[in-house]
Amino acid sequence: MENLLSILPVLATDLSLTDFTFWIGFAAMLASTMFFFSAMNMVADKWKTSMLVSALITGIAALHYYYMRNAAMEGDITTAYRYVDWILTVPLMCVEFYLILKPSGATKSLLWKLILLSTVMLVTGYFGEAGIGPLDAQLWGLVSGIAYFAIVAEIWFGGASKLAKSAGGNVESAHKMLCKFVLIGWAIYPIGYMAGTDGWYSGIFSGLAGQMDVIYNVGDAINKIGFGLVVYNLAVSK
Ligand SMILES: *C/C=C(C)/C=C/C=C(C)/C=C/C1=C(C)CCCC1(C)C
Repeated sequence: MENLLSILPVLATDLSLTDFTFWIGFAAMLASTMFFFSAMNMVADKWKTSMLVSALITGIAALHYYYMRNAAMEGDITTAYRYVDWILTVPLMCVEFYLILKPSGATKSLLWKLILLSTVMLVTGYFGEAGIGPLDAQLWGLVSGIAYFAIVAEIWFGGASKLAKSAGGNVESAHKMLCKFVLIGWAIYPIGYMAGTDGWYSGIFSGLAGQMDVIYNVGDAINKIGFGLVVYNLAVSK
């Protein structure tokens, strides 16, 4: 990585891997936002809101990456910015599930269930990282993990999956793809958490110690931009 960075004159400073991923994450989120916004004009009316939500997700992330990058370069912690970003963007990702299934009968209660579970997942994760409340990081992480699995169960096997099946075709495959992002892509986050907090897992993840922000940044790039591209793909399909 050191050698790779020194090829680029502007980066040939003491820019760390963490700072580098904040910088490139900011650029990627900004570019994706412009792309998803402009895609609103290329898709059928019924998909315009979904494209707007994709742009909002990466746009909100771009803003927070700007602040997190500055904080990281000053040596400050990024936890609060990170979780403010997630508490806004993860519910919007739930909205994406809802919007693509709405024509096949998705109800508001499905949406609220997903939003509630993701709020529990993120608030307890924040408590664990910030050292708030009666539990320690590993127990808060466990509660957060249970909420995460409830989300996975709902979209893979619950009401949402039934609606996707009844919709069939491109909607069903887009839903499947989003489900895979949640199962595999979102699983990156607990790894970052275990790399950055103390618990029974500390020995296992000691090789990743200090890389929490890098892992979260990789997760965000894959998931936020990936979600938007799945929706874009659905919106331009026949
Ligand atoms: C754009 C941001 C996204 C998709 C963020 C997703 C975050 C998670 C899935 C976080 C999950 C966590 C656990 C499952 C346990 C440990 C604590 C968290 C909050 C890192």
